[in-house]
Amino acid sequence: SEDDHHTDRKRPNILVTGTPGVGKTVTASLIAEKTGLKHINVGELIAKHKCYDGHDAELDTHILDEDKLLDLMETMFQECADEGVGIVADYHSCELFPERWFDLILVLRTKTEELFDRLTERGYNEKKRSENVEAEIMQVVLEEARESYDLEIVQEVQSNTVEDMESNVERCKVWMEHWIANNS
Ligand code: DAT
Repeated sequence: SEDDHHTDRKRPNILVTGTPGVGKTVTASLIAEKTGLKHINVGELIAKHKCYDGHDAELDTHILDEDKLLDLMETMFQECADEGVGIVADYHSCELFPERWFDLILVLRTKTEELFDRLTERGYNEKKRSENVEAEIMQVVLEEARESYDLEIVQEVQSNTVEDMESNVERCKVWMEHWIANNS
């Protein structure tokens, strides 16, 4: 059946998640480089395929067309699985995805001052910056991950420095080698 299809996969799928600015995209692209997993930047995919369902005037943001995004991603996941290719996806939310897609949920965490500086550098206005810094302090994405996935596959790691990033990438590489050994 489709629900146990993940047991047939030759390579694992990883989701890198966390508050905007914690380093999801740079970390996921390094993981892809070091492991041969295919990187999917979900935010970029949404923009490229215009997975929008209107516009929120108050927040001045697009409203996500979840069905369109999930259909698109389901096809990509299926094709990759058929070709024996694993995926490392990155996105600032995780509850919308089917649980069966992922074998590891890597939640990146960043200290307040560091995240504040990164979001300032990114050009976020005060409101958007403080909303995101607060969400990081309240560990919104970590709680979301813990509610949406098996606790055993949710890993929280620090992403404050370049050394942290390198260690997170190495950790994924080792984790993936174990996954392959245990699933072949
Ligand atoms: P995200 O995808 O989570 O929004 P990003 O990958 O675009 O974040 O990174 C945001 C900025 O922060 C970018 O300039 C790279 C820098 N950065 C990310 N992780 C870092 C880390 N662990 N140490 C130092 N800088 C980092």
